[in-house]
Parts: sequence; structure tokens; C-alpha cells
Amino acid sequence: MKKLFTSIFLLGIMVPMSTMAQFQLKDETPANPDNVPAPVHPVPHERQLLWNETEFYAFFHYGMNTFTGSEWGFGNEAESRYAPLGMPDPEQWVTAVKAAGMNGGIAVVKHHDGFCLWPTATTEHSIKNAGNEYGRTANIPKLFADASRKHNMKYGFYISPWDRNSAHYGKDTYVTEVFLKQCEELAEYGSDQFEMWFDGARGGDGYYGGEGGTRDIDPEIYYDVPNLRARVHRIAPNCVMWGVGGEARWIGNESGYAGETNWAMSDYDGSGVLEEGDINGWYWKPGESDAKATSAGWFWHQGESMKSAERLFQMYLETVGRNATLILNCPPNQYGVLPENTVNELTKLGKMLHERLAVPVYGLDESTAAKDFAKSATIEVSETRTGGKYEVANLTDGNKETYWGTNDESLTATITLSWDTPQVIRYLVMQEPVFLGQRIKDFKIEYSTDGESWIELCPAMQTTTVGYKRIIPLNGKTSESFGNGYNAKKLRITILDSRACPLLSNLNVY
Ligand code: FUL
Repeated sequence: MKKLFTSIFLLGIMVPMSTMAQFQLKDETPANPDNVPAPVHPVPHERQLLWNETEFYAFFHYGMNTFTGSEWGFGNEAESRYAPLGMPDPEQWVTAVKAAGMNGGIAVVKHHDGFCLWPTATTEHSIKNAGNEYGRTANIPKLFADASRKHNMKYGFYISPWDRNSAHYGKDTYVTEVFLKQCEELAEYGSDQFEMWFDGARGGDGYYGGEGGTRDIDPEIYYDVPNLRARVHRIAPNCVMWGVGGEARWIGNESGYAGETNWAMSDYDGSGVLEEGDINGWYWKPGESDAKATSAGWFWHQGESMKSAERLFQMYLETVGRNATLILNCPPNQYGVLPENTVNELTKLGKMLHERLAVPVYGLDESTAAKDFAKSATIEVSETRTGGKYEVANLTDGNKETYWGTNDESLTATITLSWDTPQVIRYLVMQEPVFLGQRIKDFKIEYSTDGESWIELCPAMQTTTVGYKRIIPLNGKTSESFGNGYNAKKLRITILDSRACPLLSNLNVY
């Protein structure tokens, strides 16, 4: 120890004075010259942020069940039963959902029955042995990935961990020789995929290579999730591993709604927590809502009908508008295409989203998009964070990296928008820069027709969390939200409480 002190001392006298002065100068430099707010933990991983920006995307349940009429095949279906009536056309799926304002999709390429829609090396229970030439030649993950890239859409795959066909299921060899390899094969179909979807998958009864019986497994342990994540991320680094993978959570229902209060954090996937998240959660686990656009099951069924565009718009408000993402199921039929009524309703939905909320929809002219009145408003705030980088103009600059905020001591704030002439307004959109954590806990919205007196809007709605995106129908109703609107000279948002100084990256008023 003595020797160490001596050498440090000697080193001290050997350092020239000019260098010492430089050290001192460095110490005096403030550590945070821009006064960047400290993050409030937990914060998302880069891939979770990218995933959140996908917002609204499709689910395509297509496979063996499309031909057997089942929802959960037992696993003993002969491969020859998979025999499409025409060449499956994933490009048609992709363009149809793009017209609905969606930004991507997830194709089911293996459901619980274990039949793989690509020529996997892991099993003979795949399209290699399909009943006809269409079935044998249409490599669905490949066609789907190619079409998505061509149309600038994000894409990913649903691969059921539970495999009712495999003789290995329930043994270690299923995970090492079948499941992980299948996930890697799928990752190889595109290093740019955004999400891999795994359901709860606790096992149950099945064919299991002819042995039958029941296999009960603990998904947390059995699927070797850390290894699964590492192996997929090595190939597809931005692929969020949903469900079993632990990087995004189920929203707790399949009806297309999230809690009005919805935190992106959660530790525990139990009831209650799923719809609303958990303000005290240690993990960033944002909610995804999976819902059906059709009246029957997840797979296509004869005679099923399509939900109306108005109903789908309501789902959008109650999911994307409540800090969740929406994965809307549109099942292809036995020809391997989306039926005409599905395509028509999706097109109507795209028009609605464009005309009401200015969602960019391919093929629709920008001049027909909802007008953003925040852009023409004069915006005053109770306070602007010091540092020169947090001005109110950041709210309307369309840049997700820039934001407005208060100083650390203030957990409340007001933002007032005014117009020279009153504007008819219906929706308010707010976004937090969630890369610094989700903060806002409580807010209220008021408007004024004369610029003097204030009336509270949607008082019965839980105006609590904001998160990545919150869309508020100002009449408080998600079901009949496109009403007459409010003739507003002013609109005031009061942030009443926040986990740390409130920050907002974007504000729109339609
Ligand atoms: C569930 C599955 O059991 C259903 O069949 C469907 O695929 C749904 C989206 O996930 O876990």
C-alpha cells in the first residue's frame, strides 16, 4: 500500500503544470451544458422505440386451419390438406393494409398445429409436402418479407412455440432442435424485421408425433428465452420479441382496447396490470392490442363478415390513442388473398384515419388530410426549461427528437393554444419523448369560445397518462367521436402531475 502512495505522489510531481491546469479547467466545465433532463427509469431500448413507431399493423392468420375450418389444429392434419385454391399473394395483403393506414404486418407462419409455411429443415410437417403446387411453391415468409420491403412496410412473423405436431414437444430437444432453429430460420428471412410474435404457449394435449397425451410446460423456463433473444437479435437486432420474448406485453383482452390510463412499464403480467401497465414497473414493456377485424375466429371462415370501418376506427382510438399499438387481424381466404369486403372496409378505414387524424395513407392526397390547427395556433406555456433547447416550437416541428419541457422543480404546467378566429376542433394528440421515460400522470383539457371563460372537456375520461401517443376525442367518446366539434378560440392543457418534469415532443389539434 505504501509503495502505491509513493508512486501516485511521484506521478503527481512528474505531471507538468500546464497539464494540471487543463485538468482543473475540465473539472469546472458543467457536466450538462444543455440542461438535458435526467431520464426517468425504466426507459425503452432503441428497438422498442422503433417498434412503437409502427403504431398500427396487421395480423394475417393463414395456414392449415384456413383449410380445415379449425382455430386450433390438433397437429395430426395431413400435410396434403394444405392446398390453396390459387397462388397465395402476400403482396395483396400488404397493399390492402397499407391503404388502411397501417405501417406493417405480422404473418402467422406456424400456428399451434405445427404446420410450417416455409420449407424448414426442422420438420417434414411443412409446405414441402403440401397438397398442390401452389402450396408447395408459395414460401409465405419469403413472399411476405419481399412484398413488405417492396412497399416500405414493416414485417414480422408469428411462430407458435406450442407445437401439437412435434414428437419432441415437452422435451429439451424440441427447444434446441426445433423451436430455436425455426426462429433462426425466420430471422434469416430478414434482418430488418420488427417483431416476432409468440403466444402464451403453456402446452396442452396434441398429436405429438402420434404419441398423444398432454404436455404441460412452464414457458418462462422451457423456451430458453435468453438464448432465444440472443440468437434472434444476432441476426435481426431490431426485432422486438413479443409475449414469451418479454419485450412488449399483451394488453389483456382481444377486443381492441387498452386502459385509458396506460403505462408502458410493468413487471408482472397478471390481470389488471395488462390493460393499464404499472407506474412502478421495473421493465419497459409497452402494450400491444391484438384484435380481429372480422366477426368469426382468427383464421378465415366461410360466411364471416367484416367489422365496419367506424368500429375499427373506435378500436384505433382506444389502442393507438391510448399508448398501445394495434395489431388488427385480417385473415386471407383459401385462395391466399384477402376477400373483397375486407379490402373495401380497410380502404374506408384508411380514408377515415386520413380525414380525421391526418394519418398519412398511401394514395391519398395530403390536401385531403385533417388540418392540424396546432400549427396555426399561438402557443403559450407556463414555463420553458432553461438550456435553450426546449422551446414551445418543438411541439409542432414534426421532429420526434425535439421536445418542450419545464425545469426539474415543476411537475405541473399549462399549455394554451389560441387562434385569431375560432376553429372547430375534435381531437387532441399528445406525445411524450419516451426515450426519457414516461412521465405525465394527470392532466385536464379546457376550451374557450370567447377567450375569457373556460369549459372543461371530456371530464369523465381518465386524462392521466400520455406516453408514446395519446389521442383524446374532445367529446370524451371514442364511439361517436366525429361529432360537431367545438368552436374554440382557445384550448388549454393543464398538466396536473408528473413523475418528473413533464416533457412533450408533439402536439396536434384536429
Ligand atoms: C392466441 C392463439 O391461441 C390464437 O389462436 C391466436 O393465434 C391469438 C392471436 O393468439 O394465443
